[in-house]
Amino acid sequence: MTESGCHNAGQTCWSCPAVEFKGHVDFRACGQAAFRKAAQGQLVVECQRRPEIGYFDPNSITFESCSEWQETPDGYLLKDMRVLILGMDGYLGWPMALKLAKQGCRVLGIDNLMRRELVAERGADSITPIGSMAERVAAAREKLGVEIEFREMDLLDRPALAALLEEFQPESIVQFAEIPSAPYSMADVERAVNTVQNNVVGTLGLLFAVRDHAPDASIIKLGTMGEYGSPLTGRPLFEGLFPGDAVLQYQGQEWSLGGELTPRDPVSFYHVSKVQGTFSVYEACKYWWLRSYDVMQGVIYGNSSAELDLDPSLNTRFDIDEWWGTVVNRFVAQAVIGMPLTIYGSGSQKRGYITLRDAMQCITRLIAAPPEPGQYDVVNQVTDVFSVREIAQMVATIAREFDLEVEVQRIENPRVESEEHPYEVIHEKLADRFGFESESAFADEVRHLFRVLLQPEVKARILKQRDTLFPKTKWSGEHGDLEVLETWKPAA
Ligand code: USQ
Repeated sequence: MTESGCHNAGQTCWSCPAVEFKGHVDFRACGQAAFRKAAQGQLVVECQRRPEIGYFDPNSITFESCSEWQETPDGYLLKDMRVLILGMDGYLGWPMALKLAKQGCRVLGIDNLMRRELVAERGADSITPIGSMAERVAAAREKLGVEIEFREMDLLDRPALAALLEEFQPESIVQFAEIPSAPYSMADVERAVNTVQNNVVGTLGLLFAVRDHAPDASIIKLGTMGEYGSPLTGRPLFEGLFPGDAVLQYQGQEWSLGGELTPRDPVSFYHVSKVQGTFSVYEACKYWWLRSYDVMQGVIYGNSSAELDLDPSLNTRFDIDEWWGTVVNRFVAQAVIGMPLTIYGSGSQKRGYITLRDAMQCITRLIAAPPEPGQYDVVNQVTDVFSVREIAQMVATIAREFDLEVEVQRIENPRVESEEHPYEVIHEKLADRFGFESESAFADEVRHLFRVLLQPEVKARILKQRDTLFPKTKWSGEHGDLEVLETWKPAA
């Protein structure tokens, strides 16, 4: 048992991005970090931050005992840890930058600002005003006293990326630079191609650049729970790899699935792009001894964090239109302007959900506990599982506290998705291994959202983009209005 109780106190130089391995073992031969156990004794490391120690056994120093790792509320963090955030202008990228900078990390972010353009293309805009990146960086300096560096850059610009990695030498890389919308990816071929190009090619180029210029950096890759789909058999959604004893029967024979990637069944071309990302990262860890956590992210909602709440000049973007808004955020916005909440299909479809604040805590904890070289691991990042109907009911109930009478509407489902299905999500690792404890519950977060969205200037911005709220994008490729099937007022 460690003294501090931090989740990463007992981790050693095996996981530290600041050490260089010296030895003659060809890690690539095995493709599994577990192999390192066999390699113990043959290897020594050198610390790039403390070269005066000379060569030493990587097991001999823990994060808790190392002067370079300092205790924070989310575990030990490498002092001034150099963190590169890809996609810093986004819904997640900006709060991530603020939180990490506040914890003492040296944060550098890039973004091509594409999200702003794509939302504008839809005739929408963030309903909470956000400044330019220069203004946001200045606000972070003024309100939080932190220096965040931003460079406008496209992840697909590979020479620029290589130069950046060479220069900055990140110790952790957070890959958020992806187009995150399922409906956008299903709208037409150009948008599907844009999604695949941006997400798949962007991640692939990143992996090569990391191999060549920053191979010790840990990569936090944002995947999605939608990679798994919603298996009708009820097969649990394991966290990435099947447990060693998973066995399937086929024609009288047993087949062990131990160590294989959990099967994927994505639910849109956006989700397909995430599956490809998962395989690319997994392979890169195997071929090149890179290290990564692949985060199977549930639907995120909310707009609150310790840093964001300090001042509106620190706002993250908040979208509510059909393409860029997620369901809880959309329902609160609809309730605020008296528009019926749009349940797609039966509303029985279930997903895993998590607040923005909790998602940021989880990722910080992963950054603090880097994988070992060659280690690819998966976490399922959700706190609750709800059906869409349950969400509509809960939002309508909370709306009454704000004197809002809400109607709910069932409309023809624009998506091709199962509506009646089991949904057994295993989400244990973040709590068990990374010390994650949820800081925000659904009702509190939704109340906070109502308070923000009911502000007259925010409400006016929602009303201005009211036309973007009702869905139009059909997965089938057909055009035409979606039928309203049923409208009712939820009982108290
Ligand atoms: N839905 C409604 N009414 C609406 C909007 C959505 O019933 O007005 C339903 C959808 O049919 C779906 C569920 O709510 O079954 C969730 O939809 P969503 O738009 O909130 O989320 P989704 O398209 O699944 O994608 C979002 C993020 C994506 C992330 C994903 C996690 O946009 O970046 O990867 O959540 S997950 O869903 O677990 O794959």
